[in-house]
Amino acid sequence: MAEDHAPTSAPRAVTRRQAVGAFGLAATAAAIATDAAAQARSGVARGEASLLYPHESPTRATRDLSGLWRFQLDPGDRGEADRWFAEGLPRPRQIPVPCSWNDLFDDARDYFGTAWYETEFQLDPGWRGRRIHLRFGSAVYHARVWLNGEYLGEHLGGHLPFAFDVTGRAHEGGPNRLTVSVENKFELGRVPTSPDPKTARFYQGDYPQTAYDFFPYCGLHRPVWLFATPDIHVHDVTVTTALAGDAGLVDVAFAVNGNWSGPASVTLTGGPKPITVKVAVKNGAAQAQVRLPGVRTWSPQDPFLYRLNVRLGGDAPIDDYPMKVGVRTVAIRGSEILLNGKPVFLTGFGKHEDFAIHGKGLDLPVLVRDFELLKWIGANSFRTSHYPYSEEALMLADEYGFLVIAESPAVSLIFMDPPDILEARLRRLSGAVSEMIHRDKNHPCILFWSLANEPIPKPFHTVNDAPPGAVDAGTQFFKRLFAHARTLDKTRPFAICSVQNGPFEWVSQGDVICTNSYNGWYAVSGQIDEGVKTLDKELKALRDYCGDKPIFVSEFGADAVAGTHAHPPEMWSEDYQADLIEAYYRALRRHPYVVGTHPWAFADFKTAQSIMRVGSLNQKGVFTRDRRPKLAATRLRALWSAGGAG
Ligand code: BDP
Repeated sequence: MAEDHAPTSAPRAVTRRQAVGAFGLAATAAAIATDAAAQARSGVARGEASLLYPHESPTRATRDLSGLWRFQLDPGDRGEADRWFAEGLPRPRQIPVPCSWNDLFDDARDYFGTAWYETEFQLDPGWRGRRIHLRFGSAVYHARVWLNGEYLGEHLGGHLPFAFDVTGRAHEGGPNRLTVSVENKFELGRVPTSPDPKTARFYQGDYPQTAYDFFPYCGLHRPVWLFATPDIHVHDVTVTTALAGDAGLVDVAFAVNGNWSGPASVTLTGGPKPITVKVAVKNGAAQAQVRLPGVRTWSPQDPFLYRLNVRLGGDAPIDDYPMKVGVRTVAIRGSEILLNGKPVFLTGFGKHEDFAIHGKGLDLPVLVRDFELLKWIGANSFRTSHYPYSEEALMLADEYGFLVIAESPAVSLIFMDPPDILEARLRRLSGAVSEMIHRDKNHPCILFWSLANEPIPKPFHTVNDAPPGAVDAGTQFFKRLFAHARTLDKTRPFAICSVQNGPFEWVSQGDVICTNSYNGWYAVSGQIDEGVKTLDKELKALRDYCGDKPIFVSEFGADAVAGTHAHPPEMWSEDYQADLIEAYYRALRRHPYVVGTHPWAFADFKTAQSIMRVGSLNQKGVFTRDRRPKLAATRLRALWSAGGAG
């Protein structure tokens, strides 16, 4: 094994390199001390663990550690001092991984403190001499990991993967004990944000009291993988595509761990015959362009995927990393979004990763069913509201041909908190945006990025006034966030989703103007026609301020308790929901600069207990939580099949 690839005893890679101190700012508040310390400890050297999705190939093997693990709550935070990672969990019960813990155990439903997971695995003897990686798809919110009692590192923020190189630490010929602590405490400097209980004065309390409207499910939400690669292996791949006449141009930049130099090739398969381009890797980096004459472009109508293999070495590959590639372009022209040079109109929904009992744990049957229902209803797109969805969801969207608005975890950012807290959030969010774009950059399905949903000067349902300067603080925050994000992806637009337009200074910074508009529900309640008139005024104001940019109406809708009917329609009935959605849709279609409309939401989902939420569910779903269609579903299907997707 080459010296520069030898495992070290230092804590291993956790987040992407930009995740730590992206803005070089010091965190001072006591409230954020824990996260700041964790970030410092989790510093990542470039070239440590690869975060590429673990696809198998002749040179790569995977082992999914999903299944029943041991689990124990640790309300007193004793586990670390009592060395549970070395001694084993004292009183464990069984838990499935992946899954949220909240809906499984009566004493854990509203538990957001530390909990411990433990499992054992044997190493495949066939993996001897290979590099072994341990990869977590997502842990919400803060995970710390030990292998055989040895601390590996930690990760902050859910919804995104983290990995460790465990070569030499996972042993052959005996059980390896893997221990993980996970907590989802509501801390001020985190993203998503919690309201500050010392300053936010609520006139209506929710339980648990978050700033956002979904249940804060926690745990190991996505698969945990072991995988083996050759010692020298493909570490990262970035694919960008362009069109030149009828040809596709596929640019493939890739990195190899360490400073390896040597021959390599990229092969694209799927056209009339495979096309291979040979390339020399120098000091761990290489770039190649493949030209595909008569290219078959990727689109919702024809989501065609080529197969890409990045191979290191000459005739007998040292490593072979396989992935799928869609060739397509995204551009903005005036108030249009162009896919492959043609304007698109987005039909679809904001969704949630949410299902009974699983909570936010990856649920492949639900995912496939959702995508079937999206096709049935005539949707061509969805938004990953309000956090990055699983990699499996995006791979499936590539296959089904859904256009995706990929959203960061910044839901309901609050700007009434002190500057040091805002700085801590900016640092945290910049890290999450770096990780998200790094993970998802190669998916043809991603049309644009949403950097935040409904940032607000002060939390909803509070009697506080937004402090002077809150809007300005947000304006500066978003300037820095957009600038950071735009260095990470130069091929896609960026946006934030505002609530009822505001503040203009924030939403106008996007390349696409996204607005969530609740006239007929929270505003102008009970009056659909009046609500639509208000909508028209809002759109005009947005146009006047933001100029000739595309406008995407990212949310509108009404709660409907399935089975409740009223004539004339009234709020909470299926009839009112269907009429409101139809009226909004028809009104929005009159404006050529509106590039899409997403009723909120695809399906009912669990949220906090509240006087606003019957059954602790947000019932704005067009489908129920168990995916039965409400009246609005058949109404939308008729509207969208009549040419809505344009
Ligand atoms: C919007 C939020 C979304 C909520 C929705 C609602 O973006 O997360 O669930 O309103 O209140 O403000 O139904």
